Amino acid sequence: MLYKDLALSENHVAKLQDTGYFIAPFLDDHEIQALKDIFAAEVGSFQQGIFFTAAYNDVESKFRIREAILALLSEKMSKFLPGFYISAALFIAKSAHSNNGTLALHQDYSMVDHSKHLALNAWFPLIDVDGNNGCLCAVPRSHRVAGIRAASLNPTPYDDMLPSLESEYAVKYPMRAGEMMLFDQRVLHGSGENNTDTPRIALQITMLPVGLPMRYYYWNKNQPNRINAYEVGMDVHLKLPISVQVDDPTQYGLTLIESTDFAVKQVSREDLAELGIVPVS
Ligand SMILES: O=C(O)CCC(=O)C(=O)O
Repeated sequence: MLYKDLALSENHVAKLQDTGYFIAPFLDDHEIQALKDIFAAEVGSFQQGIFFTAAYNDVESKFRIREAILALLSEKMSKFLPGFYISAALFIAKSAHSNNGTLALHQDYSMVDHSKHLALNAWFPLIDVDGNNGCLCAVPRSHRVAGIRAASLNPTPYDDMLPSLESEYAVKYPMRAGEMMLFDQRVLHGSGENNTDTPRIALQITMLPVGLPMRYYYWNKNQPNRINAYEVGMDVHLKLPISVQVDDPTQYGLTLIESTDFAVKQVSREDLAELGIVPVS
């Protein structure tokens, strides 16, 4: 499924296609509270800094979290975005007065072949957020940069430009509790520290076209010129180690579906300008 098939308003499709994302109201007060309750029941207190429910090692709890989020939001999400299903769901929390809670600009793991399909991530803060408590920042049009952020820490075309992208190209997006930023999985985004007394909890879900299994891409530093795509079931996804080098993903039950050449050319300011990506400050 690509942009022309999206059952969204013309304005939203245009924003997704042009900028890579849009913000819209989504969760009501009851849903926000229900999500806070799921987080409190499953996680409770958490470490200083940033905490991802996808990365903690209580697999049973991760399943329960996912099931509870699906029960609450699947129907509403499929009404909003017909033709898509929720393939992954996690909470991301920043402690009050976080240290090391910054998430540098990154593209999320690719879960589809982007040349053929759209994968959309939806991010919802459960409290009001701004630059002082870890709102999202994003680089408009960065979904146009060809490249992939595989699950295994591969080099990316924007590695050299990261400091400038952070300081000159990224835009901060204050949002109200329950609003949604729906973004193309390729958009460069990140978030800063939470400098307030209140923990910042957010929900992120991944939406894939119905019928399309989720993929994971693995790059192995011992074979830097190849990248392998694996089909993963939802269960496997929750058991995979995140952001660590995995030499043999088949040990986690992943099925190899594609192996392609991999080469990374660093983008320059000129390359970015050609894609319509320009400094904002
Ligand atoms: O919640 C956040 O601060 C950012 C989350 C994010 O960028 C991610 O999970 O990829």
